[in-house]
Amino acid sequence: IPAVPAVDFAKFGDIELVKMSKIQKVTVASMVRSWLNVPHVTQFDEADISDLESFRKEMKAEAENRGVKLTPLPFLLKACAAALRHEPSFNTSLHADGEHMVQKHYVHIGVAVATPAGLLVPVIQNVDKKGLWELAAESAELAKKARDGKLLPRDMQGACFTVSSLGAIGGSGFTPIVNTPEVGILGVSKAEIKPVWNGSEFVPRQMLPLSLSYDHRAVNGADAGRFFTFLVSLLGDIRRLIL
Ligand code: CAO
Repeated sequence: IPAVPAVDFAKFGDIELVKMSKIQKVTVASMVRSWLNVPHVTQFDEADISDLESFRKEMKAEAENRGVKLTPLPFLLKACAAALRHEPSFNTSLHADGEHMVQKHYVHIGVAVATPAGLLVPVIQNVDKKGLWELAAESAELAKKARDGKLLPRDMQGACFTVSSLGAIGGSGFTPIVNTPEVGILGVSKAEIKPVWNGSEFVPRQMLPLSLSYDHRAVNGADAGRFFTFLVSLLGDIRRLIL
């Protein structure tokens, strides 16, 4: 690809050179690798998380007693794990031999964490086998380790899928980049109360904007549609997570 020409920005005004961290340099390489190798498609949807949010609020006191913070993230992890089981084409990687797909029978999910040193993606293992409290505690612990620069290489390996949540920051949607060799990533934006037509009137519902990017070599649009519809239905009725 044509190189971006070097520019002497000092010609245009005051500048300073800021050294990139090791993590930033790794991010540069992995983003370019994903961007150039993966034919991306991104689909958008909104989940009605009104009931999920009422339940989460009801659990606030219990969460405090347990010493954990229950954010929407553990629910998202749990729902993604169920969707990966429901639509296994998202739990694959393309084999380097060009002849095979690797179908994974475990469900490990990465969580993108912004840290002062750059973007890190610690991995929660066997999400499908863990409860909400365990996922809340583990994601908070891994996010803290990430921010404190204490993650070990093994904490960042083996993800099947990634969740990138900008929900606490803001925005109504974005197109996340697949963290190859994974084949899917869920982008989570900020939940807002919106008027939703229930068949006879508009009712205020808390809607969570989601974007699902996938590697179109490994996942076709119909599979992605099924994965996403299932995920959105689980978040809309979390009782279904126990089915
Ligand atoms: N919509 C609205 N509010 C949301 C939300 C959403 N989608 N997701 C979280 N929130 C709320 C939480 O409920 C919490 O509010 P309360 O205290 O009132 O419950 C508040 O935002 C802060 O949440 P949090 O950030 O502490 O926790 P989290 O579990 O949502 O996120 C983590 C954890 C690790 C994802 C987050 O700390 C982080 O690092 N975010 C940045 C992600 C990032 O940089 N992604 C990279 C994108 S790719 O370049």
